[in-house]
Amino acid sequence: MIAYLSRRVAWLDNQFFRPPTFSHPGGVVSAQFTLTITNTTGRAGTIYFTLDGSDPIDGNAVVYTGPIAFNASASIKSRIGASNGEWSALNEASYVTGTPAGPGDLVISEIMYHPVGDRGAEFLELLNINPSESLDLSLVRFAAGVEFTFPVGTTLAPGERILVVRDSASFQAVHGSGHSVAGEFEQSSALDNSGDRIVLNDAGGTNILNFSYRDDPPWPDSADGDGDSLVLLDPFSNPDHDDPDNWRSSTTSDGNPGLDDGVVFAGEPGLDRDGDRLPALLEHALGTTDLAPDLLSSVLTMHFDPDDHGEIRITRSLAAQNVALTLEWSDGLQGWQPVPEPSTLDAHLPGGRARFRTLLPAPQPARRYFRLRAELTE
Ligand SMILES: [Ca+2]
Ligand SMILES: [Ca+2]
Ligand SMILES: [Ca+2]
Ligand SMILES: [Ca+2]
Repeated sequence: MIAYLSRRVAWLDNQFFRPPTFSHPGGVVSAQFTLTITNTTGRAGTIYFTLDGSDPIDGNAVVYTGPIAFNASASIKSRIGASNGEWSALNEASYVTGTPAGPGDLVISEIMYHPVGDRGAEFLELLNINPSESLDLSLVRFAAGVEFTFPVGTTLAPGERILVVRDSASFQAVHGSGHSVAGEFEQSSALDNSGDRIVLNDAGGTNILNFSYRDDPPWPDSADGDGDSLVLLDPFSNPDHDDPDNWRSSTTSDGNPGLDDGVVFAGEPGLDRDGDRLPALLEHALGTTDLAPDLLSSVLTMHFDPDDHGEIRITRSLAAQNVALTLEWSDGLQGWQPVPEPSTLDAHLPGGRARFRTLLPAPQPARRYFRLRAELTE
């Protein structure tokens, strides 16, 4: 019986026309890398290969004559063709020749996990925060949250954004065409509406990002089906994606795939076009508009008790660029100084705004003045 089995294995091995051998199994390689293909099958034949994704059997193959140099990331498929017309099994591999993305190179700059209306309009936006290097995203892979592997040859320039969407048709119905989309979520995967862990790995399987978002406070809950997306704050500082303080709601409904929706102030800082006594730059910082009157009480509330602590709540825009907002106090309308107590995030609000809370320790003086100072930066 054993003799029969070993004869049978030998026979199978003989019948199986093994594939050609590659000098490297695939993955990230240097720019100087060359691939050598050898025939170690013991059967005579010619080595063929393709770089266009097709099977060498299908007619587009090139005859291998010596080591192959890659000037860009590529996938190679190779077979040995015997003179009697038989083909060996297929060998295939992908080689990533560009600058691989590592931790600190890429952020998820926007998450639309629960779009209003068509649930297929989900998307993830990635941003290259490397200051100088164009990143080779070939074989970079979402391994949790959604399934997706970036196609070989995908590159991302410094400061450039790229999208992965749940369903292209749904996405385009909301956002139109012309976006830089790497592809669709694979295996029917989707971003969970109650929160998800998202893992992004490099071509070798090492974590680039590994974090969770949630749909409830302290996360921006207007992203949970009310039209907003989650937008990462200060993305070029590579903030901790696990911390809800580092996210905000998008300034516009349906999010802003492929773009930065930060608001830059332009105009005359001291102008008050709507006559609500809030100057234009302060309105910019608060997230109100200088085109319609606002009540200060809609963005600022104060609670005071001489024997107890004081509490100040200010609503402001997290999307406002080029402005610094400071809460200052004075006990005699002179000698203004910033309130030393820290302000903490109280609640995220729609439209890229959030409410902050400052607690002032007891006892309070009988009279104290406060002011909000908006300063143009850059
Ligand atoms: Ca979803
Ligand atoms: Ca965006
Ligand atoms: Ca105004
Ligand atoms: Ca106003």
